[in-house]
Amino acid sequence: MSKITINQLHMALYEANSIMLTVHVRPDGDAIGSMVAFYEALIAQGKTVHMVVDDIIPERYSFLSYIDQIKDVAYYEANHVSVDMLMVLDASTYERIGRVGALFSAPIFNIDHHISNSEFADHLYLKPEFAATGEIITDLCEQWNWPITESMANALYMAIATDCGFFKFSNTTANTLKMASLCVAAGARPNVISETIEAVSAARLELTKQVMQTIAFYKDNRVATIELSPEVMAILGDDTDGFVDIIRNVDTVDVAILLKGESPNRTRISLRSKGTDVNAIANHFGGGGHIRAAGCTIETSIDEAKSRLLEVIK
Ligand SMILES: [Mn+2]
Repeated sequence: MSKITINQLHMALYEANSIMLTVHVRPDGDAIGSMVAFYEALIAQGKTVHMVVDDIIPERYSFLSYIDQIKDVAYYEANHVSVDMLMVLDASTYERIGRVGALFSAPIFNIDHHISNSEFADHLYLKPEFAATGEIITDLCEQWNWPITESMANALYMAIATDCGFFKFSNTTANTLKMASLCVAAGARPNVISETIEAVSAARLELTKQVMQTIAFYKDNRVATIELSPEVMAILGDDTDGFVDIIRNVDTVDVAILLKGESPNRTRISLRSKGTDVNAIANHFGGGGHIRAAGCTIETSIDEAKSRLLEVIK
């Protein structure tokens, strides 16, 4: 592995004719938005570009241009293509790209912003001070004078906005707002993106009422937990965004914990904080992420996972 500079990245992209783009499993707004925007930018540079994700693309992203060009792993198993470069966006470990890694033998490039990046790629362009991979892609387009079209602008704005809580989280910097500003100047519609991404169904709100019954507070209300039982998870699938924000927004809360029961003996944890280093807490359980947003999986029930976490949190 080696870390590369922006100029080395530019040269590698210049020299590659065919590029396979991918992102992490359970793709979020940043992953999807960054990928379709980079796809369009690379096409404009005359490249042959493909997109593959080893997961389902959530319906709410269907408003984005080129979203229908994203294929699954089965497609490329049946339709073999050889590429000059496998470009991994927004994924911090090799495991996070699922079965895509085994499918291509090309050198792996990685553009990412996770401080916990495992440096798995052959060539890594890492910007941990950036709030989103979308912020990095916007910056690259700006620095290289690659035009940002209206469709790219909408995708990149969504990518940036969803990774910084629509500019409310502590990872929001002057550069984050500057890159978002470039997107708006290029035609992104903040209100339309916000309404599209944050829309909820009546059924989902009914479920939220149920989930809110699980909220609990600990350590002088500095720590709050919210639980999604395996039964609730079966209905929600990966659509679990927003639950952690309900408790995160409580005035006294520093550490907000979302416990997702994947099965009776496997609990996936999302940690958010206003000050505490939750990357360190996630590391303790073999996970990681950012200082104020991290995750891990504990191979126990929700109740047991919760007590183990509360033991580690000061
Ligand atoms: Mn991201």
